[in-house]
Amino acid sequence: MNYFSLVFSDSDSRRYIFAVLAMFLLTSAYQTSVFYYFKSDEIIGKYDVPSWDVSFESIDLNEEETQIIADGTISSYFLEIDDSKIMANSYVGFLNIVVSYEETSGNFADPCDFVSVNLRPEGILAEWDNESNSLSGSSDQCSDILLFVQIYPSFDQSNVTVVSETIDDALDHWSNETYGKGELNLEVEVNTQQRVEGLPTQQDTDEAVTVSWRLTTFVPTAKQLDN
Ligand SMILES: [Ca+2]
Repeated sequence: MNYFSLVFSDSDSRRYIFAVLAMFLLTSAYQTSVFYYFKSDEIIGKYDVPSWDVSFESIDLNEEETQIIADGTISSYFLEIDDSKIMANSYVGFLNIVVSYEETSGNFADPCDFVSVNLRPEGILAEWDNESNSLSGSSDQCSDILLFVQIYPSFDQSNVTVVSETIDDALDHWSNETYGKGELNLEVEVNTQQRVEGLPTQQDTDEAVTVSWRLTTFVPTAKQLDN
């Protein structure tokens, strides 16, 4: 009879050995599961970059200027965009311009004047080659002339989803302060039109043209999406 037979023949020893064996198996099973469950999760986690919902709170800045422009001349309207106008943590998105006028000569049957406008593509950093831009226009019907400039690339007020490690990375694309800062120059030309058989006392020599600038700025915020 060898040692093991002696030990196993004793029921107390047998119970003890089984208990130790069971404990050992449980411990190793636990460690294995810890490794495969948590560690593998950690490994997968390295490739599991979070998604962020970036939304924009828009703030419009409005400015208006009226000038009396003489017949046959061009006058400039300037819009200055600097830190005194743009709130902290907000950025310049796009610009809408409305140029309006009417016939104000008071002469009987005086037709609307010819007004043409041209926004010079300079003075600020903007997406000047964006297809949606409208930088010039004209009217001889006293109708509004509408212009548009995309300043911050791809900003259109709608939310975007960004995949990045941190909230700062998610907002990084929407945090460029240099867009839109500077001065814009809108040139407006007036050519008056008079009733052909107008009397000399019914001269139409100038027109009042109003330029309304509406600058849309935005504050971006990011919220993590559940994966
Ligand atoms: Ca006229």
